[in-house]
Amino acid sequence: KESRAKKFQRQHMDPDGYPSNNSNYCNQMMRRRHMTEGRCKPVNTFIHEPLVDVQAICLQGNITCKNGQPNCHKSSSSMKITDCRVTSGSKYPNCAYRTSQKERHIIVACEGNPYVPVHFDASI
Ligand code: PAX
Repeated sequence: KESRAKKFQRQHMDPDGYPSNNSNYCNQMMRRRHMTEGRCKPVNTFIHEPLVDVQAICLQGNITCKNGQPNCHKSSSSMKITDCRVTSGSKYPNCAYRTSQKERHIIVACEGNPYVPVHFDASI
């Protein structure tokens, strides 16, 4: 079975893939990373930074997650990300997404030993 750490990498890591001007990025990537099977995942963020830099966020100070758990951590620097949000007219199985590039601090939840990212909480 896919571990939570590997699932985070599949759903959120794309270190080499900053979509300079590709408005189809989310349509392609949401499908390629299996987030359009069974339903269209409504919101998903891809992170365009090295995996080691994203894993290092887990070593930064704890903050409270949106669900009240204490295992969230905020990146000290801003990171290149792409937010994918399903369009209002999108109808499963034809999942359609809006692609928006941003530079934001990100908040991830970490778990395990090694203590690594398993959930994307927010960008700010
Ligand atoms: P997830 O299912 O929420 O979490 P995601 O991050 O890709 O997946 P399994 O065994 O898979 O069920 N985990 C936690 N979840 C939440 N909070 C804490 N503290 C926590 N600690 C551990 C993946 C696994 O992490 C476990 C959790 O139990 C899961 O284990 O977000 C909905 C999705 O949208 C993404 C982030 C979420 O997907 P929401 O709104 O419920 O927070 N998403 C959301 C995003 O990618 N970008 C965004 O900007 C937002 C707002």
